[in-house]
Amino acid sequence: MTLPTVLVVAVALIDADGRVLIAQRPEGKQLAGLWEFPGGKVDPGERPEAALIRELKEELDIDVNEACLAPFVFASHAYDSFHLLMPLYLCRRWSGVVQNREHAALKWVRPNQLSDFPMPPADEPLVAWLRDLL
Ligand code: 523
Repeated sequence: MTLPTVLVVAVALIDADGRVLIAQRPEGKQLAGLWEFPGGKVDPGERPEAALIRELKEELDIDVNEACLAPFVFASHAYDSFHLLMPLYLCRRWSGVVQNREHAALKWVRPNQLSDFPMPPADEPLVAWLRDLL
């Protein structure tokens, strides 16, 4: 069976103490309760970086300059009805204070604690990459 490919962008926001932000998916959404790297779908015709900047404003109320987004690694995972392709960007600088606008909860965690949180299957393999980097 051929599954449609859906492009989703995500970010590892890293604070001054080297902690990473993870966000718990809310009730009513697919994969509710799991802890993800924040992000969302790229709209048709939208540049991925612009989509991530838009999602970070909507979800976390922060402003990110495109120059501060470093593409890091791609996740690729077949969910039941689509194939998800998801670049994870690294971001260490933003303006504004992170607010929870759409998730069940937000948490800043040390890289070696990331594996304590159940994540969507697409995000899981990214944790080892990130731990090795940070
Ligand atoms: N994932 C995922 N990991 C991850 C994100 C941000 C998203 O596996 N870090 C999956 C979950 C959904 C799909 O990608 O199956 C779309 O993510 P979603 O729902 O956060 O994107 P939105 O908010 O753009 O989607 P709509 O609520 O449908 O508009």
